[in-house]
Amino acid sequence: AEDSTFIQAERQGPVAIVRLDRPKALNALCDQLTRELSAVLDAVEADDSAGAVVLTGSEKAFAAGADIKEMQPKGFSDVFLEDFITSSWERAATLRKPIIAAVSGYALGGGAELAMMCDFIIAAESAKFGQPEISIGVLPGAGGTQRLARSAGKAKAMDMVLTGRTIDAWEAERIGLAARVVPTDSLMQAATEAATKIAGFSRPAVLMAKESVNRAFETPLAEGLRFERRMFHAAFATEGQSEGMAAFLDKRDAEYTHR
Ligand code: CO8
Repeated sequence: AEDSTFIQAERQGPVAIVRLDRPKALNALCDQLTRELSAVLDAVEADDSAGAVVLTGSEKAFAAGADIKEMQPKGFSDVFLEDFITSSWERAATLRKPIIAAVSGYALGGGAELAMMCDFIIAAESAKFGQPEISIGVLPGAGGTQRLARSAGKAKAMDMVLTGRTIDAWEAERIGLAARVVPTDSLMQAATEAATKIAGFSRPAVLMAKESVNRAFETPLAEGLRFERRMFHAAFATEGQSEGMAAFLDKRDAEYTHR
């Protein structure tokens, strides 16, 4: 993170706090920013001492979308051949460790899509979500039509994607896009607390739980249930299972080895 221009990364105990920091463009997700974000997330994934991530922006903007200045001159062959945007953008979605989006201000276009790639969204009261791509001649290209439809359902996805309408934090929570809404000035505290809690649990169990929930969106119910049960069985091969259950019975706090 030391050599990142547009990303600030810091640690709070086992939690990696990753901040988009391109204030002049409301954190518009230019190529360099997304490459830096991808590199920072690679480092967090590889770091055994990090148990969870909080991804955030500024108070005014989580991210106001892909960088329109960079995109405007591109043609079909440009975006097709470089497979814009898969390479670096998807890193948040492929992270195995839990990642929480702490959203204040604008989360528009690619910014909303980036937030939806995270495991869940904690929204400040100031948060505004939208997929305005339709208003600039395109459509969401980083999962907006798919993840929004899955979390919020067809009616809201169509409404937002076809009209470009921006919704506030409370509507986002109502439709299942945000997990919680918190006062704007306690956003980071709430997100860091949640991440710290997650990071304190046995890591194999956490990773198995995340992978299992994600299965729900990719398989029929019977297969998802089978996957979950096998993961549940596998949890009994971890030190966390014997320690967690012993600690409960001893009425003490568990001390996890994360193995
Ligand atoms: N790209 C580039 N620059 C941006 C962007 C952006 N998405 N958003 C804001 N900026 C810049 C502005 O150009 C401005 O720069 P300057 O001072 O040099 O003129 C600066 O940030 C501040 O912005 P504003 O002056 O507009 O601030 P306001 O408070 O008046 O308005 C808004 C804030 C409403 C958020 C407004 O900036 C806005 O509408 N931004 C664009 C939102 C948008 O349309 N986002 C979707 C982009 S398309 C997209 O994300 C496609 C994703 C598809 C696949 C993934 C591809 C990578």
